[in-house]
Amino acid sequence: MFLYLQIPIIILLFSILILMGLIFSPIFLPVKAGDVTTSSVTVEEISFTIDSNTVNLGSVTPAVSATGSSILSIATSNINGFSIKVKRNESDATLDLNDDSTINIPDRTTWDPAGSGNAGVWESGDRYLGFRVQQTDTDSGNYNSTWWGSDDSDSNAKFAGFPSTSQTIVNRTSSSTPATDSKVLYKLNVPNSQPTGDYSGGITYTVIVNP
Ligand SMILES: [Ca+2]
Repeated sequence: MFLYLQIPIIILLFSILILMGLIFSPIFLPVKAGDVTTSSVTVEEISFTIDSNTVNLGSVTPAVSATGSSILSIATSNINGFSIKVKRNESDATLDLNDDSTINIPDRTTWDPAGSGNAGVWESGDRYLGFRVQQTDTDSGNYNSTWWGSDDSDSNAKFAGFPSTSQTIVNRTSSSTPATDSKVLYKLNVPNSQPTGDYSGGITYTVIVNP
């Protein structure tokens, strides 16, 4: 089963709106006609809600960080849990100047969950759009401290950039009943050279039950 969440992000001149809409795709059952006589298929159910379809990072001043967040609530009786994946909707960058899509806000290094992941601490000079799963307000079973840091302090919290293909950011390995939360933090700090204007973009969350 796949549930898709579409999240357009809009930045108003140094302000960002993240617009989110929920799109549920049809559930497809792995059943084939034929000679099966005694086997059965169990279809695990999953539900996915998000706290808001819009995230507004407000007016942004160069070299001053702005943050926003989303809370993703997922329930499944699947004993192997679920995974949350995310990607940006455009290939070159998450956020474009509305009047000129070739003018981008820089993304942090593209998230790669392999091994320990490649997220990094936000240094004072970093000027990017980045994200992380925040430990606070995230169910302990949904948080990976190797990927996102031992805690939420500035010296330990790790950030990455939205990838252009869906990559896993949460991997829960047990059932989630009732629903458990995962909080995604968005962080933006633009360079002094960033052209003034309204910026927008989108990201997509995908949630699947683990096999
Ligand atoms: Ca662009």
